[in-house]
Amino acid sequence: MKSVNRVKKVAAVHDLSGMGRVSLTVVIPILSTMGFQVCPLPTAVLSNHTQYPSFSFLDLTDEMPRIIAEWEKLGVQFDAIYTGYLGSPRQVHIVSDFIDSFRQPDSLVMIDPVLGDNGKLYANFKMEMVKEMQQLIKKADVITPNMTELFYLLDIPYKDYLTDEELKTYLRQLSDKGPEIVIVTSVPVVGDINKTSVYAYNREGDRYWKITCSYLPAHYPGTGDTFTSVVTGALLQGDSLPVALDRAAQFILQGIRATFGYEHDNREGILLEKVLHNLDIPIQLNNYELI
Ligand code: PXL
Repeated sequence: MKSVNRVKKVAAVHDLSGMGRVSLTVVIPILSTMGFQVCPLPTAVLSNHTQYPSFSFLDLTDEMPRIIAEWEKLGVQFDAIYTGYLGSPRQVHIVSDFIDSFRQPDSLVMIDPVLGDNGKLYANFKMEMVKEMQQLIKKADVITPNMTELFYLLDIPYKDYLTDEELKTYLRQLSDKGPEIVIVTSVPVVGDINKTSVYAYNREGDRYWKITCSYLPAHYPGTGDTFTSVVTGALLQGDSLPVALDRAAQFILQGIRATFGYEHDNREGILLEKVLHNLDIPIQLNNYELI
């Protein structure tokens, strides 16, 4: 019989941070809850994420080729390759070769180009990482930059607000580099500080989508990882792009609402454990618009 994965396998190329609910500690529970087997290819091990004032950092760049070589011996096949926070610019080449060797005609290559937030690069990222990420996204089927990453990927100066037309142009420019689907998260809504939007472009069908949802005035690290993990799971389950975006936006909002009422150290991220079970419930309301 043809070799198929009875449960779809996702290779997850992210760091493991002990504290702060980012990367693998978010990706694994979300995709497991959505019915997928997560196979981690860890990029680094940290005590906590890099938005805390200090952190320990074990770079796994040298270990990654050894892990990949063993996976090659096992003949493992992945239904999706999902990359996020990379530990060094050199890793980008390793990940790029990994995608070339393991991608299959119908696999999903999801690249979250983790670089920064709020207009700035994350601690210990330099322009070299930006340059490498600009190359890596060419290999993706789907990318999910936030607003900060959008500007870095396009090499243009950061602006707080963009018109729909500007955003559509930028989405299209990123898609022209390779990815069929480009999703930009955390886009502020002009004139309404209580709302935030996600914009997306799908080259197949040449359509642009927008989802706007309420915004609570708090920053939680890891919400980008949460968002992209839910979109990945939803697309693998067969959802359309706008439904996948809606599910991810609603899940984030549920997570933030579950957290916001507590006196809570925001650096620990959203209280994911309180809302994970919602991933089993079909969405009740669609919010998406075609623009
Ligand atoms: O969520 C992005 C992320 C992932 N991994 C590490 C981080 C961050 C953001 O700060 O520091 C280690």
